[in-house]
Amino acid sequence: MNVSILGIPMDLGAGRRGVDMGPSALRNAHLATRLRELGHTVEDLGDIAVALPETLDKHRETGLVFLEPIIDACRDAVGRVAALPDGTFPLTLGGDHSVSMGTVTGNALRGQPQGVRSGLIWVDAHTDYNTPQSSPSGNIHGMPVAHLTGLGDSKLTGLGGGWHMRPEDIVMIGIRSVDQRERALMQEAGILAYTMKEVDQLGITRILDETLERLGGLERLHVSFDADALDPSICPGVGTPVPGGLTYREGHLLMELLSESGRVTSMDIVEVNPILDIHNQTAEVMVGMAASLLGQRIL
Ligand code: NNH
Ligand code: MN
Ligand code: MN
Ligand code: MN
Repeated sequence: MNVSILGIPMDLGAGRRGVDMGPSALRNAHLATRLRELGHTVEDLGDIAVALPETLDKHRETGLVFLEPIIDACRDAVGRVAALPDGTFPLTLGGDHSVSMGTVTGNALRGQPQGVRSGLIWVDAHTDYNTPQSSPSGNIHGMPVAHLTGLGDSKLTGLGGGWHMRPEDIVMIGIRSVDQRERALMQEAGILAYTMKEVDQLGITRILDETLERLGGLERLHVSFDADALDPSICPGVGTPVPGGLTYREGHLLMELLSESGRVTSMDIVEVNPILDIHNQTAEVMVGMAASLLGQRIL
């Protein structure tokens, strides 16, 4: 497979600094080498240019922290990803999770300016379904999924022209932190979310069977993997750690089963924060997750 790596070194959507260094940390954990060892042709396209928070006003009065520069970066991401040739697997590196408004949209628009109906597997401790009105923090990294479905600020929902995700084409896995008003929005939208309770009860295998069935006829599937989905004992380098996360093996099994399905067409790795990490452990774990999704096997 041809894999195209693109970094989006943005931390404007997060409450703490540092995830802008995520792409560097992932490269430093030998991402490209690991994927080449699996037989892939890997091209690193470098990073999108993103404004530094120190040079900007926060624009808190809109209720959305750093809205304008985040729109700029996401719009660039849409353009860069949408322009990638068919037959390439885009592997996009955050950055905070607001980058996924750009990457998910860009992947849906690839080769088709109106956008293709696409599935989204959101692996995260959080549902990221806040709107500017429901958000307790104003941080846009807690809002990407709502905006992808057309809910929220009109400039962010407009990133794909008229294209939006359908709530029934989204499955979330690893959830264990949802804000109060966000919960009501999730229920209204009817998004299928496997919380950690369901992970404990059903196990990853059954969840994956159900997920792939639910997303049945869709020819494009995007995996958006927030490092905080994994337990903080494995991935300490994240800005919003929540105890009780996916184990190392649950994360790998999820990726291995998705790989075997042959259905995933693009992936993000987001929210890796090297400032909060221990010897780049979180980046190394996440590189392992990408390797499993892209075909690495134990035997
Ligand atoms: N729900 C919180 C908010 O909206 C936290 C979101 N943080 C994340 N999401 N890391 O994945 O501010
Ligand atoms: Mn190393
Ligand atoms: Mn997230
Ligand atoms: Mn999260």
